[in-house]
Amino acid sequence: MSTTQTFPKGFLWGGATAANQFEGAWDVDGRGPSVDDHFMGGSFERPREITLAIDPDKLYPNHDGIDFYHHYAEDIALFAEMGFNVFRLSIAWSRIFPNGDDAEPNEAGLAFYDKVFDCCREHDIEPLVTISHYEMPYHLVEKYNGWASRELIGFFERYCETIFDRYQDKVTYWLTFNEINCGTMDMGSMMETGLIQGFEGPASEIHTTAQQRYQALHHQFVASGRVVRLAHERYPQFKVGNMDCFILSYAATCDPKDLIANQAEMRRMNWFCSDIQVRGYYPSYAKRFFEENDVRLEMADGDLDDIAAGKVDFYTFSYYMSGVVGTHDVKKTAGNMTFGGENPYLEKTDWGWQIDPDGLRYALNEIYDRYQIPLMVVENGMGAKDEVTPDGRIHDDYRIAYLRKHVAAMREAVADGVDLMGYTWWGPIDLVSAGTGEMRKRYGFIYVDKHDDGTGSYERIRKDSFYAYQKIIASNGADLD
Ligand code: BGP
Repeated sequence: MSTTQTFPKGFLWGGATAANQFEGAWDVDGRGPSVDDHFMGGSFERPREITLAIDPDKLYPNHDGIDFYHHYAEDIALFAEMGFNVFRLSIAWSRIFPNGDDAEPNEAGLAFYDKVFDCCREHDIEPLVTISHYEMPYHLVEKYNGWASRELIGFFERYCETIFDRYQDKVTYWLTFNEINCGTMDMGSMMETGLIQGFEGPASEIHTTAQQRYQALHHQFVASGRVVRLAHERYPQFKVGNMDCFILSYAATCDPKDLIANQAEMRRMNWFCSDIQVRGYYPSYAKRFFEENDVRLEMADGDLDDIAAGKVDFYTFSYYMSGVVGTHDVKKTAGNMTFGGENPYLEKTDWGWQIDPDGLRYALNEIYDRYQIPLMVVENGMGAKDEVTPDGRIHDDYRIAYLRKHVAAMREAVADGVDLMGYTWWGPIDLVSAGTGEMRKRYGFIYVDKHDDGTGSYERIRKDSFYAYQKIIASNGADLD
């Protein structure tokens, strides 16, 4: 039986973005190059290539993004028109500290976000700020090999002190690291951890050891713990969350061995990082995992205290798909930074991501049972090829169907008793794909005339889904027809 219950009063409805995927203006007003500026465009079949130096004859899609830098007022007005009361965005670290290890911040970069946050406030939109979303100043990669170095902790703290102090009256909700748990994966770990020093070539060819990945993550946990503590001590009004890429997986069969295998995968992928950031300590299962994977963490005195003191206030996650894990033959399908097992009961997007709204209800219940703190879905969406029809419109029924099913699933979870604060759709406006660097993998309710070959007028057009989401928000999630 489905519920008739709606969402709590004050529920946060909005959309989520990341600086490197939409701001553009990569070398404007003193901004330094960031990791993503070295990634060329790719596709489903062709991995993105990384170049050591920026080659002016090559196309780097993140350099221009969708030029939010110069369109922010228009874009935020469109979000307000849809009814947003929250907007998730990230700060580009290299706008504030162009090299990452600079002694002083870049005033022009700070001033840009003042304007953006003021504009949000004028529209009664609450900013939700990701401090590090898959990017860091490239200089930190060249000189320190990203989060492999302990020194990054200090640079990150200085960055946070600067933005906390500057925006304390404008921003209340903060997330430390986007999808921190992608750092556990060989593939997909490089954007988060920056472990690409000296690498040139297809991103799929970068490989790291478990030792390197978990050491880099340890530094991020300490850094996150320290800045959460700082926020709590100095700015009691702040709420700081974690952010995980939740990839729900099911055991392929009822063979108990499949359940054990899936439990291990759920721990590695979904629980390990949040157990640390929510509970404040390494989980007991980590010991055996580290032994079996030759991981010996180097820790300094005080690291575990920093982690313990930095427990987050709310749990946030992205949810796009689910997968299957088993010990027998499991067919593989594509996914977010990863490949998972295929589920015969689910449909897929054109990029092979399995669509599973019921899994969102299940995941919300599992997470809430485990942590008992407020939750927020800060990314959910569907990448699809959109067509502008002769009437100048975009009839994206597939996206509307995806949206409604996931909102209905959240409603069920709320009726199940989950404390859910809000929902931010990934890519409310078309932007550059993180995984493939494509523009044609579109997520937006707002179409942007920008294409993979770098051409386009940057014109914004409301898609049919724009009006569908507007209705959902206006009815606080009740109107799903
Ligand atoms: C998440 C990232 C986002 C976003 C999204 C969609 O992993 O946090 O940055 O890009 O996935 O993925 P993609 O852009 O590869 O389609």
